[in-house]
Amino acid sequence: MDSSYQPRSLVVVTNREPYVDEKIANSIRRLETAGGVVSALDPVLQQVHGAWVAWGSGSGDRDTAPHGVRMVPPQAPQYTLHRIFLSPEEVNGYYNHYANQGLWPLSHMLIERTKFAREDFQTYRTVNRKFARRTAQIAPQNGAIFSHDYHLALFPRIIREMRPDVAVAHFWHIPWPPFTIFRLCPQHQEIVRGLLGADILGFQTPQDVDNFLTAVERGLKYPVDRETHTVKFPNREVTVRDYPISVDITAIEKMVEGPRIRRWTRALRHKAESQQVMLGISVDRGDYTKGILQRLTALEEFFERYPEYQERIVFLQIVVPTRTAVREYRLLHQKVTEESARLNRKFSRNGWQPIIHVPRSLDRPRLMGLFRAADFAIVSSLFDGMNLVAKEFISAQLDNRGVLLLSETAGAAAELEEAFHFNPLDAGNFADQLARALQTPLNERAQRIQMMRQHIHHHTIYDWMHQIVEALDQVAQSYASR
Ligand code: ADQ
Repeated sequence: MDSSYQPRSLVVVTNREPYVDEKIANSIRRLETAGGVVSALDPVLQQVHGAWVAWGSGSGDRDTAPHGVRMVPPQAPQYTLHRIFLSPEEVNGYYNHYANQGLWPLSHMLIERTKFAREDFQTYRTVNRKFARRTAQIAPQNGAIFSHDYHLALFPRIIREMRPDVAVAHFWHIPWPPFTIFRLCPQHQEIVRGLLGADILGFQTPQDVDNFLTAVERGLKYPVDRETHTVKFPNREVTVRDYPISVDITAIEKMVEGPRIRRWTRALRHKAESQQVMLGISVDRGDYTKGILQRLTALEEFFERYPEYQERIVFLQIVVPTRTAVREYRLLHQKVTEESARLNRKFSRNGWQPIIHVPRSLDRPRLMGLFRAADFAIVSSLFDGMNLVAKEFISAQLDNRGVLLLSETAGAAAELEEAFHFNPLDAGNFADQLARALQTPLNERAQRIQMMRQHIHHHTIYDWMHQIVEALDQVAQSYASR
């Protein structure tokens, strides 16, 4: 894949914005959203002077963009950010309810947590229409549009109706469940029909593609070409395929090689070695799909089954609170705090405690430094589209020392074969795999890490983006020559 490839034009459409303005006291502070997708797409938009359409969720967003338009990056403007402003009712119906309490848990196969209400779907549709209306106003003739995720499932179809000249790619970041589960969504047909408005539909894994195509066949009774993974309509076709998302491994390597982080990492290692403890780490958004409580149960099992590790492991549990407007998320947060404290009370001795619970976000260089310093990391998702933390940990492991314990039901498990896989609901298996991983000799650890690093070097976030954007540009060109 030619990494210098640039499309002619591009409009990116996401729920979250790449630049958020927050009002703090009487001033406005600019926050840059540091996610991988933003870091990959922002430079492309800067080069092609494209546009980004997103929900203006920041408390200072209206002040800095009174008409919903803000040139970004603010310090050296290169492209236009179009902010969609939503009323509190719209935020509730579209974001808190339909997307986060409906599509999110259902896609992660957590049926008991899933709630759907008709009025929320109406709001979801209204908001998707708002996004499409703005995009339709600004997209150039025969332009390329790259929209994202479960918040905007209806967007591709609506934009196609408004602007049949544009080419659309849509990427679904979370798992696509089997049809027996997805059909529980009362609007399952509308959701699938909405997504089929795209020309290119991307998923994380071949399994997700297969599940989606089954929903097309069984839910809509549309024929699917399983050889080419396409759904054909009289005047166009939709290509459905997997594009596993990844990280910027080179940027992570540079980050952990920077003098400040190197010094910090070395000091951490020195401290751990002098106290003869191993450093374990987990980093998650505080979401019930990440298996945080299940991991604590497994750690308890581990310290009971393998008491020789008591006083020898310090586990750093970094959890950033998320979606706190939803009650279940607040409850989870409380439960994680309580469980961590219980384990600490149960096992603590001689000044040692097994868990350090850090309930906040850390800046990226420090986080990557911790990944480099750690002896092991645990990713325990019950289900996860991909899980970037797993790939970030491997990318930061420049000393080839650490081991990765990875849930077999995270999308990343399909690619990171040399990790130690486990079933997140089987505490015994989880504990045994952790013991096995910690007993692995250094040369075998190094081999495993190197193989995974090589894989990530060949499949970076830029490869992900270029593959999709290049395919999208080809569709746009074919539309232009019609
Ligand atoms: P998420 O569910 O948010 O993403 P993940 O892929 O792990 O999950 O990405 C989280 C990102 O946030 C990582 O870059 C991580 O480093 C960062 N992060 C998490 N907790 C943090 C903390 N406490 N401090 C600092 N940074 C923190 C969704 C899907 C995933 C899919 C991604 C991308 O659910 O399956 O991999 O989108 O497609």
